[in-house]
Amino acid sequence: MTIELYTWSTPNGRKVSIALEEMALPYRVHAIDIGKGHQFDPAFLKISPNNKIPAIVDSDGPDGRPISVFESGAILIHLAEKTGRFLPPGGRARTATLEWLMWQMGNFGPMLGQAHHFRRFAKEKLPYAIARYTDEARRLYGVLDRRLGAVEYLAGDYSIADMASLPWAARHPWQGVELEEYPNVKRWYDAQAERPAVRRGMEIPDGMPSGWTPRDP
Ligand SMILES: N[C@@H](CCC(=O)N[C@@H](CS)C(=O)NCC(=O)O)C(=O)O
Repeated sequence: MTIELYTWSTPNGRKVSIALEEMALPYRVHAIDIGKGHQFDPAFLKISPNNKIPAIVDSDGPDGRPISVFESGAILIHLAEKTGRFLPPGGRARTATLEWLMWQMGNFGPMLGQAHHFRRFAKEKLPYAIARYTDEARRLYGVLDRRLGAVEYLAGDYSIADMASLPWAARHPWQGVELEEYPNVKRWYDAQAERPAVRRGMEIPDGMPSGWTPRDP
């Protein structure tokens, strides 16, 4: 049972490669070059109708039949439920995991992506947009830092919520953020950087620069 992973060298893609590595699931990587428009290929749109990576095809779905899943948060939940790992089956810990996973999906991703766009990629440097998304990035790191001052990982134990957030934090230089200003985030970041599965997941697709130097953020 090999999971087909459609991905690229971006934070959303690496959430899933980290999860597959942590869960020790066999998978095959299909690099979708979003710079060349491969996300609009009709065959890819069949499994990812919003033309974005990541997506997976799991030949052994919940009912034993193949299933495709798009949206990184849904993929993480699917994989966690499949393996029974990194998402508690019930109770407060499950609620906390989903709460922080949704926080990442709705905030610590979309807003940081806007910071990447206006600070790094936009040809026209718009001071208003740069200030807006840099301020929002710093606000979000403040939220993360306060949470991680109270718990070791976002939901207590290491979970899919951490896997979702780490690859975005790995791009902090693009966001105008110094990790030293957020000591609890730095402690959490360094702890994950020690995990062999995280290191492997951050290098997917093979040979793509990860933009990530775990020991020297
Ligand atoms: N909410 C989606 C966002 C996915 C996303 O934004 N993917 C980007 C790369 S990180 C992409 O494929 N962009 C290509 C495009 O927008 O055409 C998820 O978490 O899976």
